[in-house]
Amino acid sequence: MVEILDSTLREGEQTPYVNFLIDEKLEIARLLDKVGVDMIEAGDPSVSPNIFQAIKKIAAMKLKAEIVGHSLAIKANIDKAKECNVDRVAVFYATSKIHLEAKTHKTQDQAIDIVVEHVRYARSLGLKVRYTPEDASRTDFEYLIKICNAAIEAGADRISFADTLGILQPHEVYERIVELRKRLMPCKIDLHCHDDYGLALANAMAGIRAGADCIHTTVNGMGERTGIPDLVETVVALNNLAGEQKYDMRALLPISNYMEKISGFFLSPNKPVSGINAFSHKSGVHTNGVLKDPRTYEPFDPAIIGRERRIVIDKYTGKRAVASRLEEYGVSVTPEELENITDAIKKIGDTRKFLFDADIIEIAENVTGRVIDVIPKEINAIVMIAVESHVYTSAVVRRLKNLRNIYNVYEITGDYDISIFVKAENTAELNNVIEELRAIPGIKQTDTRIVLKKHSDNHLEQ
Ligand code: HCA
Ligand code: CU
Repeated sequence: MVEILDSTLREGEQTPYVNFLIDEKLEIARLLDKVGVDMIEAGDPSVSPNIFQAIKKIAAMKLKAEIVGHSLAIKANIDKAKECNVDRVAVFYATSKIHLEAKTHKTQDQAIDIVVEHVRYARSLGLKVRYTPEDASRTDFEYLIKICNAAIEAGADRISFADTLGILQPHEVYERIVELRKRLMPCKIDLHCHDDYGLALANAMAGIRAGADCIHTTVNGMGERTGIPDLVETVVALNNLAGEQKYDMRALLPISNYMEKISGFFLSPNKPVSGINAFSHKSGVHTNGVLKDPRTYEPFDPAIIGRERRIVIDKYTGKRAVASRLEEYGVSVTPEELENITDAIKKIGDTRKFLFDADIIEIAENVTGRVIDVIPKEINAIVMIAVESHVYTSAVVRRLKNLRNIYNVYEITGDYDISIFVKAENTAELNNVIEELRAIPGIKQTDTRIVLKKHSDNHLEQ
């Protein structure tokens, strides 16, 4: 059975410019437990007093997941993990030549002694122990086997194979895990794969296939530099591709959304599974296929994670998609009208950045000569934002630009500092957007105006 260790609270908090408050950490732990992750790496208690407090509180929550504290091979640090009442301590000590020479100034033999001493020490405190050879992927392989077996003999029951710089390819991870499985004494093997070449999840999946036990993830793929595999993608890939069905797929988006809100670390639209575009279809060929049978262009049903497909209407759109959108409005048109509406959409779509439902209805009205009395499904709003005086407007703008639902961001003069254009499917979604805005540090006040009708914008948004 495959396991997941989520390290959002440790590796994830190592994301540049990300910092969680204690209460936020408790909420993250609670949401992770809902997903059903096997282990929660709650942090390194020696890094700061708040991290210490948070780990202690999380350990007291009595979650289903095992709670892991991260630690350097230093006795006082391991003591701190013990004080937090974690179930397990993960002791890391680098093993590659580069790290031994540049960082620790130890010989290979000295490093083995240090690891053995600290694993034994942690065991003597009654803690379960994982040993992580940091930079394992660049470590001389024979030496890696030797130091890991020494750690296992000293009491570690888990080894984390850390591709600290994300330099491996899937076939290499596969080969090394096969070899480690053969030559390591009995232990569980974790895969800690960094994403520097965008291969982290592929590497982790290859490692699992080769016999490793556990994948390290973070929510939204956060972490040092380019992070590690995203929890959401990992759970869905394990569920759909590798037959591991023990996690709650419906609990994934709530934690991903919560993370965006508290971290200011936003998903790109094309992010697999959780990105806004993951189930949107655009070209005529694709939308036609999907409307006939979603399996034509959807690798899986978005409903399994609580999402819906979207058909994008613009110049790429074909008749079928237009007809389906008009049907949603309760509007029926003749085949000839449909043809003309689609043509008009293509023409206008050529000159516009986006088309709104109100535009499509207007086109349909013009073509058919009938008044179409429907309330557009989509709500557009202009939100004015005032920024706290001590905060750089540009810092807030940077965050806003990545937020889903937000399309145009202007820095402006006057009582407000920023104006944005928001598209939402309904008032509930618009409310969520406003709530998200208010949660952004530095935003003092917002003022929202719903757009009633959008007029031609031939000299704007070119
Ligand atoms: C780091 C350490 C680590 C440890 C991984 C692990 C890595 O560089 O901060 O303990 O499994 O990537 O090697 O995150
Ligand atoms: Cu790491």
